[in-house]
Amino acid sequence: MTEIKLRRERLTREIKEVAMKSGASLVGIVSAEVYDSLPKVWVEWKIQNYSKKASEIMPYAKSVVVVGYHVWDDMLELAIRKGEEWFYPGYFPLEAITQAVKDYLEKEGFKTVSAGGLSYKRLAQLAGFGCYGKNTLIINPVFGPWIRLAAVLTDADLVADEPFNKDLCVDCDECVRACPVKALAPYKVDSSKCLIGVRLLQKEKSGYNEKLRRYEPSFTENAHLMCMECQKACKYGKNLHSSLALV
Ligand code: B12
Repeated sequence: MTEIKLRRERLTREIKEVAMKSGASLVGIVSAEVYDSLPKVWVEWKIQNYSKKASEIMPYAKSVVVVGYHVWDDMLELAIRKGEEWFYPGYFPLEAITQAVKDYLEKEGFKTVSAGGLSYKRLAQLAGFGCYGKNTLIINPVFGPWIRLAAVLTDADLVADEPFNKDLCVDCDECVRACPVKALAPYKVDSSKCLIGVRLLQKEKSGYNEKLRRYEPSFTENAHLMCMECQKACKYGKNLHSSLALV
């Protein structure tokens, strides 16, 4: 019994070390059973479907390894188009981090699957990263909303972290007031209004051209910055973020 417990603890510690050495800013473990006990969420934007349960992706999953990457500079908020596809450089490091976690677990004899299709925000709250804020993003006490998320499902039985249960927003609603297109109500984003959603779907929307020029400046024909107003308004993580001097 003690041997199993010690092995579980060692494996959990080592996976966290692997993730951090590969560039993660945050890493946490969620029990697949706990995630699956919560109702599915409706993903309105583009996907038009419910998020998946962990067991639908990996029937024998026991744990979810959740990783966060701190995007500390406006330049990590670029969106670059190639044909119909969009690329987001701020998200690139997550691929290397999750790959390192998968390689390690597989070397130890476990199975792994990338956890696309799950609600990353819910996973991050359960992994203890931060609270679900009024800007509808996970807000970490140190990095603020400036974190990007990914997750790996595994059949390894790991030690779960404590969920984040503190409310960091309290009576602050700066993000809601900062949104240039009024897409935010506390804890709710209207993706048919959010500049990011509209621009990425390349939908024409009246009155948006001037807002896009101002809040989503272009650098080349294919590359623009994504609007960051609801993140910039958040007091958490401000001190660790650097902004484009020209804006
Ligand atoms: C679709 C999508 C969008 C859409 C729609 C936004 C939305 N509804 O979240 C658009 C294009 C507008 C968008 C924009 C952005 N997105 Co986006 N997006 C997604 C995606 C693919 C799915 C999110 C979704 O629709 N979920 C369905 C909704 C209904 O559920 P949920 O938000 O997942 O969470 C529920 C639970 O958490 C629960 N809940 C838990 N705790 C609490 C507490 C309270 C008080 C309440 C009320 C509810 C609640 O309620 C929530 C709503 O039901 C995720 C990736 C993923 N797989 O999760 C990224 C993701 C959410 N996006 C992200 C980011 C960073 C952005 C942008 C900043 C753009 C950018 N630079 O990448 C903007 C921010 C706009 C904003 N303020 O939300 C990050 C969030 C990181 C973070 N810190 O939280 C994610 C996780 C991507 C990633 N891999 O990191 N996004």
